[in-house]
Amino acid sequence: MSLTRAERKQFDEDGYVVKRGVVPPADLTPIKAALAEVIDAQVERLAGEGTFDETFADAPFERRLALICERYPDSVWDVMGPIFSGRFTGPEIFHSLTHPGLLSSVESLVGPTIIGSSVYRVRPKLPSWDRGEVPWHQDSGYFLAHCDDMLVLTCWIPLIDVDEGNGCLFVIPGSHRDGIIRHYTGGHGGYLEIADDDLPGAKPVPLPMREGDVLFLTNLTAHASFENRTEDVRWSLDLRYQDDAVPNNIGEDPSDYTPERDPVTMACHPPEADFVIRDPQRPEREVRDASVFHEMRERFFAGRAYHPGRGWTPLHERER
Ligand SMILES: O=C(O)CCC(=O)C(=O)O
Repeated sequence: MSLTRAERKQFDEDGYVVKRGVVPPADLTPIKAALAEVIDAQVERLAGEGTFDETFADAPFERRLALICERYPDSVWDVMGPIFSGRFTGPEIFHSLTHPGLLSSVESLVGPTIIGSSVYRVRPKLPSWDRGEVPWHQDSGYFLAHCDDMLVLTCWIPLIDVDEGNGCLFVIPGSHRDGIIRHYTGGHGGYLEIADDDLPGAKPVPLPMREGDVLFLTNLTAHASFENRTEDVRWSLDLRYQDDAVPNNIGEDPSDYTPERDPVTMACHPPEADFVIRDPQRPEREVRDASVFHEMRERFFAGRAYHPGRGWTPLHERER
């Protein structure tokens, strides 16, 4: 599953490449089952408390969350809390992050030492849901500025087939070439957003993909996703990797991340735990056990490491 020379060339020139069939759909079954279980547990709890009188227990994975959230819109965060924003730390996400075929591709771009970046996400994009639409941004908009010139590789993996109808990703080819673009806080859905006027001129490209294909993106490639106009949830994973020279928080204590600390000494994204996946020179650093991964992630969440942010202006204060 290494990238071919042509795939690497496209990644370098355009800032992205889609590789087909990197993760066989059967290898994604465990994470889908685990996510279904988390949702089931939340729904059962809310039904037990009397909040829900309908649980849609027979609906398939792709549909159930959409039915629940349509019926109980005030409980969306109650149901999804344990899986949103890197909060899902179960063995299945660890096995996805360390999938051998995926890592072969990652190695082609990152090199033999592979650090799992703290920022991985499970994304259930609900039908016609404001927060599911992610406006134009570069991932570096979320990272500290001293990481702008380094590669933090995003691997975006759909858990169901995606197209423009259910909210596939769009990218702007070549947008990674001119560094960081101005972002605003408080954009669509509460995300960071690049204003339309600031976007590079190249035409955005939609990327329809099959389950288990992988989109590789640089942290400076502008990308977005729009409304899911179907009845099913567009589930996806975005996983990130970097080499050991890119700042990380491995071996650090979250309590050492304070407002007094100089941001240039911090990990690219301080508040969540980075971890060593492969280190041929020091294999004893590698995290091989899902329970160790889980413990590291939870320790960082509990420690509430400080993130100084980048000082982006709020969108409503934008000068036109
Ligand atoms: O999954 C989406 O719709 C957006 C993903 C994204 O913006 C990202 O992976 O950085």
